[in-house]
Amino acid sequence: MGGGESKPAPAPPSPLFSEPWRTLPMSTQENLLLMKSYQPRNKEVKHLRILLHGPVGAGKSSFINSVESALRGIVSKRALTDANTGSSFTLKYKTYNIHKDDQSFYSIVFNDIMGLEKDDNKGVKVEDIKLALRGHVRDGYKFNPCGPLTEDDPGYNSNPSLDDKVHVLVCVVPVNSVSLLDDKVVQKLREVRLAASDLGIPQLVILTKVDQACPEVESNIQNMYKSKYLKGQVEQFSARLGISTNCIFLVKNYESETYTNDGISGPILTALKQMVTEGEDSFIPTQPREENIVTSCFSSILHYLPQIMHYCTLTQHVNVSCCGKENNEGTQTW
Ligand SMILES: Nc1nc2c(ncn2[C@@H]2O[C@H](COP(=O)(O)OP(=O)(O)OP(=O)(O)O)[C@@H](O)[C@H]2O)c(=O)[nH]1
Ligand SMILES: [Mg+2]
Repeated sequence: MGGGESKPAPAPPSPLFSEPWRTLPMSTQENLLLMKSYQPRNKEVKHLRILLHGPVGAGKSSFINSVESALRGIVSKRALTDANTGSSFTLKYKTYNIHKDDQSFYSIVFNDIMGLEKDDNKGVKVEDIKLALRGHVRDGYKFNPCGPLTEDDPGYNSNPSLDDKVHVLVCVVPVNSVSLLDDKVVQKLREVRLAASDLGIPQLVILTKVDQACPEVESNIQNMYKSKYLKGQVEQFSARLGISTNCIFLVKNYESETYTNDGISGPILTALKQMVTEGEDSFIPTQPREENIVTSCFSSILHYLPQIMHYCTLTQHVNVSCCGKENNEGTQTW
């Protein structure tokens, strides 16, 4: 009596959205063809140079391997990686180019760098990343956490060409450490970002290890852009670094796989395509300020031309009506 059957507990909300919150428009095949045919528009430049930076163990070297794997269709382990992420495994500044076939290379190169740490005498120095952005760090330079590269060091390139300079800066961070990142590391990431902005270098973010962060993604990579947790991490990182969410890409690097597959390669190639698109924009020379003002006035006029025409027609119509009235009153001037 009085003991009605208790209602079943409501089902917990799904960790996934029913539809992806971002769609990846191009097919892997289309992106592959695009990368194969890509040549920098600026003929002074042989390669688009992409610099990866970020905390220790974030997956920077793994991302270079993953791009090579996705482009070549075989899992690559060229850039050495390490699971024991106490301090940075990558110690030297190294350029990676990727074979297209036996005789040629893709027109994109990656620069790998030592990881950032919160302590000032550990990990790569922010000053060294700033020097790398301007092309002053020679390939093979071994970073010294105790002091930045100086002009008298053989690793210092005093006369960098446009080819030596960085064209796109990519910040690599594991998605599950976004909220755990030490404020000092975020401060260093922001400092590098501001330096790149001053130099007109476009910036993107790769959030790695999506498989470790979300069981639904580990079991099915297609759930990546459906995950509510991952969307939240993207938004959180956007706010922490001050970079818009559409510059942030989710990626699972190749690490234990022995074969490539479109589920993993697709998002890697989408991010790569965006790097190329943004990098191409950095080759467009910035116009002098005065010229910008004239151009922007001219384009504003063009933009509002239909409204201006419409207004002129209306005014003419009103005048005509008025004149017509006057006419009726006998002036007859038209
Ligand atoms: N599960 C998983 N593991 C990853 C992923 N990306 C990287 N790893 C692993 O994370 C560890 C560190 O990766 P690295 O590529 O060496 O990281 P790094 O940023 O180059 O690190 P440092 O050179 O030490 O600064 C390695 O054991 C990788 O296999 C990923 O997307 N998923
Ligand atoms: Mg590394």
